[in-house]
Amino acid sequence: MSATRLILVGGFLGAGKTTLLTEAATRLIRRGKRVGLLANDQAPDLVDTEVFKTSGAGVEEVAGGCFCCRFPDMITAMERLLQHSRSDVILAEPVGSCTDLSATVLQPLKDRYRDRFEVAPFSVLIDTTQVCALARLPATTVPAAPPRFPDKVLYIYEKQLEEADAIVLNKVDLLSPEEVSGLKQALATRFPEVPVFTMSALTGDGVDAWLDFVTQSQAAGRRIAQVDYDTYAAGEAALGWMNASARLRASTPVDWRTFAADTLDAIRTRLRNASGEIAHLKIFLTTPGAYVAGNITSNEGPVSVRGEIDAARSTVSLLINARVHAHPDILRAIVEEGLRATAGDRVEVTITNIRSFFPGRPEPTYRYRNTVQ
Ligand SMILES: Nc1nc2c(ncn2[C@@H]2O[C@H](COP(=O)(O)OP(=O)(O)O)[C@@H](O)[C@H]2O)c(=O)[nH]1
Ligand SMILES: [Mg+2]
Repeated sequence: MSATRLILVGGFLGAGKTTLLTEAATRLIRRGKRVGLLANDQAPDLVDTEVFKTSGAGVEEVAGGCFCCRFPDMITAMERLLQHSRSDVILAEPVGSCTDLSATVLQPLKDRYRDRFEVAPFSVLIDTTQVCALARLPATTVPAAPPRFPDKVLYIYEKQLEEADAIVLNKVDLLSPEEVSGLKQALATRFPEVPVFTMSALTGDGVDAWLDFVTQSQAAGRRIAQVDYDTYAAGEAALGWMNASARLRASTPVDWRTFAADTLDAIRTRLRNASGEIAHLKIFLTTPGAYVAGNITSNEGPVSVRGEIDAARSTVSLLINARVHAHPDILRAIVEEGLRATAGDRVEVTITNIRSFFPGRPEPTYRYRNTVQ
């Protein structure tokens, strides 16, 4: 039996990982591959898992902690993909505030599971519109924005770049070609040995070139970053985390796209007033056969919504995931308030599960000091 290729795509919250992997799964299925998708989070009720399911690929999740701290769970989930979907490619998305994945996931996979999984180059995706504010790059053609998060959070962002086998500049549709080439040049100067790809996961531009690389190249886990776990843990714990699920029942027809956008906006307005900076805020509404998904990746950026649910559908399931520089208790209260304010009298909201917390200190199952050949 030949080994299944594992394509792991890291990168900060909101960089476009779920969008890329969903698109990549669709393209690989078209190329005749059997594809599995693996989502990951600190807690259940994952929007990403539901988005992955829209691709038609097999989907699993590790929802009790990051891949590095739940390595055996990651292996079990991948084995399930092999059994149920007979996947010959697995696309996996680690938590966006995670780093040191080369030492804690790629090296142990190469060392211990070589027979079953063939690891692809580790790609780290970055949002071109955020990179100057987050990566402290030298002045480029893109206007530098002030940092949006404390230094300990930016530390994670830097470590993610340092351990990449390939850096992928995503969302290039939002910049001019000159800005993109300026950024590409700045990254190539800073990381001279690392291939830099440019793409728009949303429009599909550049996705096939990257897919050809990660489905063929053997150069995986070539770099291990020097990570100080005290700073890393402090950076992770600076972001409040909230996952909620609810049932919605409407008494009149509802434009569910507008409902999703208005809910995100109501939460954002309240977060702004409480000085909470959004890393990623996501919503997913579903009824059998239809969905609406919405995202906000900063306090200032656009609300993006896609999908459609017929206004006549009165019973809808809802998930909200929020990763915000704010205290989890405040975050939870704001999310509930924003949702109920949007629902008003016309939509009855029954929250079935809600958790908010600061992520705990990362305690990886394995941590390799040297790269495995
Ligand atoms: N304009 C643009 N938006 C994108 C692109 N890729 C992802 N996005 C948007 O960025 C937001 C976050 O994407 P998501 O895939 O959930 O990010 P993740 O947190 O890294 O998984 C969503 O609103 C996406 O639609 C892209 O190439 N261009
Ligand atoms: Mg995601």
